[in-house]
Amino acid sequence: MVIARPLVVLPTYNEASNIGEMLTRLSTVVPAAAVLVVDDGSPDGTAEVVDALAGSLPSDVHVIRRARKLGLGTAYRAGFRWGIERGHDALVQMDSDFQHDPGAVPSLLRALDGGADMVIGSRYVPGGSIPDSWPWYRRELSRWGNRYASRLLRLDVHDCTAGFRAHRASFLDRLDLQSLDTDGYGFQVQLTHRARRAGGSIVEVPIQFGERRLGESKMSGRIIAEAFVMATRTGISDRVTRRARR
Ligand SMILES: Nc1nc2c(ncn2[C@@H]2O[C@H](COP(=O)(O)OP(=O)(O)OP(=O)(O)O)[C@@H](O)[C@H]2O)c(=O)[nH]1
Ligand SMILES: [Mg+2]
Repeated sequence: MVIARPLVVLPTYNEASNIGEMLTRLSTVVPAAAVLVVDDGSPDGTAEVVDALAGSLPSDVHVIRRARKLGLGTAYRAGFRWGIERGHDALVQMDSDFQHDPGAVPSLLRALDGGADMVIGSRYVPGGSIPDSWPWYRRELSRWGNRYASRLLRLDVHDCTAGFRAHRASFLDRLDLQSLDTDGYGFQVQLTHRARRAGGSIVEVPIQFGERRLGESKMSGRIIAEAFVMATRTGISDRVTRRARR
């Protein structure tokens, strides 16, 4: 099952300082991949940077402009739908701030080629890593958040909050993405849960998760709380369903 028409989906909110370099790097590393930027009306002019650069790059570059900041989860759902409707056979999701190394995209696509339905660029398998500079509370939050969600939801993956992934489009199309209702890390967890329940083959490949290069983080307490509430709610609902089936 060789991947022929990959699409890289890049959600952006105020990434004008990163997006130009990101598009340039992607067009060097995976020139055959099309790129879709989903921008939420960034006041710093991110979408204009994309427009100005698009025609001069070898890759096919598109932008969806949304009126205001509507959240990462809805940006990915819109981007995936766009790609599926246009016949892309693989959908890569990654951040636009260089925490995800564009140089690792080929290794994710190779794992899809090998037969996986969903490939997770994982920080918590041998060879994967998080930045040395992360303070202890961020490490612990990431490590324990991952363990909590993975055990409760029986995900059987090491990095269920990871945002660097590649999906087989035909598989993603079966997951009823429009019914997902989370934004931040919760979206990644919910997506993994759907994929597991659908019986997909989920493969983790190691990645080195970097530091944001420029610009500001959009991570917030609300996003962490959302993921925690969703995982707990889904975990309870799974248990009730299993018990009712017995
Ligand atoms: N379209 C869109 N993109 C978003 C939104 N929120 C965040 N993003 C983008 O999603 C990616 C991840 O967001 P980050 O702020 O880097 O979140 P993070 O990586 O968890 O946090 P840091 O480690 O602090 O950078 C970046 O490319 C952001 O620009 C949003 O509401 N809409
Ligand atoms: Mg980031």
